[in-house]
Amino acid sequence: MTRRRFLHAAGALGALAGLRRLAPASVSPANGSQLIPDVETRVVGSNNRVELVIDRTPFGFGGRRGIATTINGSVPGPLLRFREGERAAIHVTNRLREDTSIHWHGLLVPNAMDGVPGVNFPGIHPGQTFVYEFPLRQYGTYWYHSHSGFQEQLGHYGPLIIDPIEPEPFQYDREYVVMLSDWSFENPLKILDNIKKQGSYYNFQRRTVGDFFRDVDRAGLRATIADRWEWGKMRMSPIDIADVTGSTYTYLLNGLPPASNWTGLFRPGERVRLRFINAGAGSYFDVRIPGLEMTLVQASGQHVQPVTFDEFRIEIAQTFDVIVQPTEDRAYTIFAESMDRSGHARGTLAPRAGMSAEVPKRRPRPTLGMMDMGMAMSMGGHGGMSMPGMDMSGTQAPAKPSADASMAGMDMPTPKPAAPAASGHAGHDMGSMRGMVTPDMASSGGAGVFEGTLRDGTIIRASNLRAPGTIPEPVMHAGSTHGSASAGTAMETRSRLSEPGAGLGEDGWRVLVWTDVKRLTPAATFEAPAREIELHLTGNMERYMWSINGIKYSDAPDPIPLKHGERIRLTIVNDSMMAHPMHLHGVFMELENGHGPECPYVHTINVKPAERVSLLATPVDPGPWAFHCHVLLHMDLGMFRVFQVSEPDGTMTTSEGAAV
Ligand SMILES: [Cu+2]
Repeated sequence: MTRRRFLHAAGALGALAGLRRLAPASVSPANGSQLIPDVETRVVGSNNRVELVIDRTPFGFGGRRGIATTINGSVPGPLLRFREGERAAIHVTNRLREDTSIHWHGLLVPNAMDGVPGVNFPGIHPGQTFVYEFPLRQYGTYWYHSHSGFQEQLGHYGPLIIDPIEPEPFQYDREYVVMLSDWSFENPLKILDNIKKQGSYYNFQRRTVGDFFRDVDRAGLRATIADRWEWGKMRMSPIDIADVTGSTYTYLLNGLPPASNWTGLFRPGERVRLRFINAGAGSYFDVRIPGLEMTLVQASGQHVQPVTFDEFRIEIAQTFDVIVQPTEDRAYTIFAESMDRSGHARGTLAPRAGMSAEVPKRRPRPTLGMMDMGMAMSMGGHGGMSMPGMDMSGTQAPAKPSADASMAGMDMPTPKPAAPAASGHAGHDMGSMRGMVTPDMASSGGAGVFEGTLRDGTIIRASNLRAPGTIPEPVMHAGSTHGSASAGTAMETRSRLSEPGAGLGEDGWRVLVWTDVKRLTPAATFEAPAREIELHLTGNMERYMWSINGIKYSDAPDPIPLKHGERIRLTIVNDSMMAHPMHLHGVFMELENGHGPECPYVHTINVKPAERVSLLATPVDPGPWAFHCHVLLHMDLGMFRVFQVSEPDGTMTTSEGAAV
C-alpha cells in the first residue's frame, strides 16, 4: 500500500488525526484564548457531508482581546479534506447578525456554488443554512474564505485539501498545513477609514532627512531632488510596499502569533510536506527555513516539476506545497517576514515539543525602484525582456547613479512636445518622459490585432501573433492615464516573472521565481488563443482608490463576455505602484512564463508594479465569475470585475437563470 493510499484509507475511518490537525498537541490552550482548531472536520459517510457554523467568538493574545468571525469556533476554520472524484456537501449556517458566504478558492465548481454574493448568489442571511454541493474535479491544496464585507480580515478562512486519485509523483512521510494570515485588533472599517484619510497611515517607516542626505551623497543633489519630486508627483513613496502593515497587524501562522510558536514535529531524516497557504487579507510573506532547502512540488494545488530554493515569496491567496528533509536532531524556524518587513509570522519544525531555534532578524525594508515605476526602458532599442543588469528594485535603487544613465540612454520614438521639465534635466527628467508617451506607441508591443475596446476600457484583440506560452514583450503605455482614479501610470510595462521582487534576491540565497515553475506533465494540446483581453490595474495610493481601467466596480462596469470553451489570453497590466494578487474564479489559468506547454496552472497571480502578465484560459462553466485583486481593501474599493461565460449554445444567463 502506498503512503497515499494508506492515508486515504485511514482518513475515511477518521483516524490519523494527528497528521491532519492544524495545531499539534504541543500547542496547548495554555497559550491563552487563541482559537486553535483541534479537530479536523471529519468526512462523514460516503456523501462527504460537512457542517460549518459561522459565528462571532472572543479572540486574543498577548493580553489583547477582540472578536473574531469564526468557522466552527476557530481561526483558521477547520481543515476540510476530501477526495478527488467524489462530491462534497457542505452545510453552512450563519449565526452572525449580517450576511455571510464561503468561496472555495481555486476550486472548479458550478457557478451557483462559487459563493460570491451579488455575483453567484444572494449570500447567506442571518439564521440561514446554505448547502454547497459540488463534484471534486481536482486534487491539491486550497483554502476557503468569506466573500462578504471584511469577514476574511476577521478570521473567516480555513484550509481545504483534496487528495488525488492518482498516486502523487513525490514521497513524503508526514505533512502539515502552514496557513499564514494577518490579524488586527482594529476594526477593518477603522483601518479603511484611517488609510483613506492618509494613505501612509500605517507606514511608520517613512524616509527620513538622513535618507535624503545619504542619497545626495550617493547620487548627487540634482538626481536626488528629481527622484523625490517624481515620487511626490506620483502620489507615492518608494517605500509603499504594503498599505496595511505590522503597525496594526499581527502575523499569524496557523492562527498563532509568533510568541506562541506553532510547532510541527518530525523524526530526523523524514521528508515533511508543508502546505503553505497565504490567507492574509493584505500581506505577502517571504518564507524561509534557515538550515533547510525547500523543494516545490505543487503550486496553486497543481503538480509542478520539482524546483529547489532557499526562500520564496507567497502571494496573497496563493498556495505552495514544498518538501523539506530535516536530518539533524534540532529545531528549525519557519520564518515568514511580511514583504514590507514590518513584522513576521513564525513557527517551528522540531523533533520534540517545546524546542525552538533562533528567530532571524528581519531585513531592512525594501524600496521601490525605477523598474517599479515603469521607467526603466529597454536600453538602446535592444528590446530585451529580461534585463538582469538593470534590476534597480533593490534597497538603494532610487539613488543609484545608473538610474540617471539609463534614462539618458533610452531609445525612443521621436519625442512629442514634453511636459514642462521641473528639475532642469533638459529633456531627460522623468516628468517629461511621461509626456512623451503617445497613443500610437501603445500597440508597438505587437501583441495582436486590435479589435476594440469595451465601455470600461478593456482592450480586446485578435491574438494570433505571439506563440502560446511565451512571455509578453515590453509595451509602452498609451496616452490615456485612466483619469483621476490612476496616479503615476507606468510608462513601460513588461514581464517581471523572472524577478524575485522588491527586497529579495540580494542575500545570496536561491529565491523561487515564476519562470522556474513548470507544470509536471506538458499539455497534450496547447492551442494558441483566439482572442486577447487586456485589463489595466489602476490606483491612487494617496487617495486610496483602486480600480480596473480606472473604473471602480461600484460604477457598474458591464460584465466582460467570454464564450464557452473559447481559448483566451488574459493580459493583466499593472499601471499602479503596488503589487496586486489577481484571482479569476471558475477556471485555471496557464501562466505564460516562457515554457510553452509546460506553463504552470494558477488560480491567482501576483502582478508587480509596472508588470505585464499574460495567462491562457479556456472557460467552460457558464455564468458570471468574479475577477479581483485579493488585497481585501483593494477589492472592496473597486479592483473587481465580472467575466460572464456563455452557455454552450452561446446565450448568456446568470446563475439564477435570468437572461443578462
Ligand atoms: Cu490590489
